[in-house]
Amino acid sequence: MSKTIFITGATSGFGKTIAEIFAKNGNNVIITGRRNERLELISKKLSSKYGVKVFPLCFDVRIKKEVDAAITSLPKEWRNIAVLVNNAGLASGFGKIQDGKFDDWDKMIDTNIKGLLYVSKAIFPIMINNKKGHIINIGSTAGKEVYQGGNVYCASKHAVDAISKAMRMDLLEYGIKVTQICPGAAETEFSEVRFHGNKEQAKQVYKGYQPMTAEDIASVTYYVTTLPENLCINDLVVTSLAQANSYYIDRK
Ligand code: NDP
Ligand code: 8X3
Repeated sequence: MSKTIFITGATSGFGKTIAEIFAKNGNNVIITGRRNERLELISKKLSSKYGVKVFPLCFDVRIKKEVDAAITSLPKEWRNIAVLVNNAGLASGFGKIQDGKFDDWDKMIDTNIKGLLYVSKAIFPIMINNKKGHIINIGSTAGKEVYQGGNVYCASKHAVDAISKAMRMDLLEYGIKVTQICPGAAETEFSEVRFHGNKEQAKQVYKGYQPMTAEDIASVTYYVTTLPENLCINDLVVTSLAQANSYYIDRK
């Protein structure tokens, strides 16, 4: 049966492929991000390719007013959100904490923690009212173990880990499932954003091994929504075969 799926950060990487896999399986998708041109293109592609409805919503998850305005602007037929994928996020900068830049810290904390909370808070009432729903938070291996140079990014993803646990407890009485998916390294625009647009530095992250792809994470994300009503995958750490944890990657 067709459901309405709300995906943040759907203009690139995981979010874009997550939107595609849900559309491919006959679901209507609300795709969000700050880059409106991309949203329009993706929207056209998914609706024509898969014959589903797509609603593009352009907003910055860091700005509470924008989040609220965007979500309250949803037409009635789009408000019955069954699955929320909190995926929008980023790393900004890499290096020792004493050399960190406030601007990078603010971006990560405001997007990965506060943005996730703003979007979730706007959608909770819908799921609570329905006594049903599934929230999928994209965490990271960086939310399980801190690695050198990762400091504030790791802290922001540890916060996602804690928020996911808290949501699961607090929303339990309403029958809302909460799944955290914690990917390891996957080649998307993530490293280019982390290194402030330096493509060469970004490429080095994936050198000497086969990282995951965005499609890998999309298929896992879709899978967790296909289980029987009574089952919930609470927490999932997913890496490529070459990666053991946050710090150890077998580079040939
Ligand atoms: P990408 O850079 O490819 O995609 C990030 C997405 O987040 C984009 O669609 C971007 O859209 C959106 N986004 C970023 N900031 C904002 C904002 N302020 N408001 C709204 N949307 C925003 O990276 P990934 O797909 O790799 O990352 C997706 C998630 O996965 C992130 O939470 C990341 O931390 C996490 N992750 C990534 C891993 C990896 O190795 N790639 C591993 C583990 C976790 P736009 O710029 O249009 O706003
Ligand atoms: C993204 C993966 O290893 O850069 O969360 O932290 S990593």
